[in-house]
Amino acid sequence: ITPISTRQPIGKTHITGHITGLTPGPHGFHIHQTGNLTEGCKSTGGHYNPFERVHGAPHDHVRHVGDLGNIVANERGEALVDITDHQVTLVGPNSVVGRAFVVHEGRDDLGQGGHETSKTTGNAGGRVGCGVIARA
Ligand SMILES: *[C@@H]1O[C@H](CO)[C@@H](O)[C@H](O)[C@H]1NC(C)=O
Ligand SMILES: [Cu+2]
Ligand SMILES: [Zn+2]
Repeated sequence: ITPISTRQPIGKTHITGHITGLTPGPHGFHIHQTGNLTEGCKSTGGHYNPFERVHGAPHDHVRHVGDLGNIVANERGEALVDITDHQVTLVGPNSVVGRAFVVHEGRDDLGQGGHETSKTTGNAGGRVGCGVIARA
């Protein structure tokens, strides 16, 4: 996993990156609560959710701030990340700096899968990669 750069123009945050070594197909992509990697991706906590909402899709107003949907890896296991988001911010009390981005094993059902974990995690499976979000 290569570092992800984030920039904030006006009211939006642009998240770009190139992630390799994945299985082909969709992978849930989120910002989790803390940048604590003591026990790897496991110790990053749940989805960053300062407004105590349910899990959703990036285009939903009601979602975790950390809900960035899915990234899709090609047959070589490479995924390009190019997300512009209105809820993620790098400034102020709800800044995501110091938190972690996490890539999951499987697809995030965006809260719609009807599984018992759909409304909390999108039932995206295990955590296969993560990193701490830092100022460049
Ligand atoms: C980081 O995670 C570890 C393992 O889960 C935990 O023991 C520790 O208290 C955490 N550190 C902080 C600062 O939260
Ligand atoms: Cu996640
Ligand atoms: Zn979520």
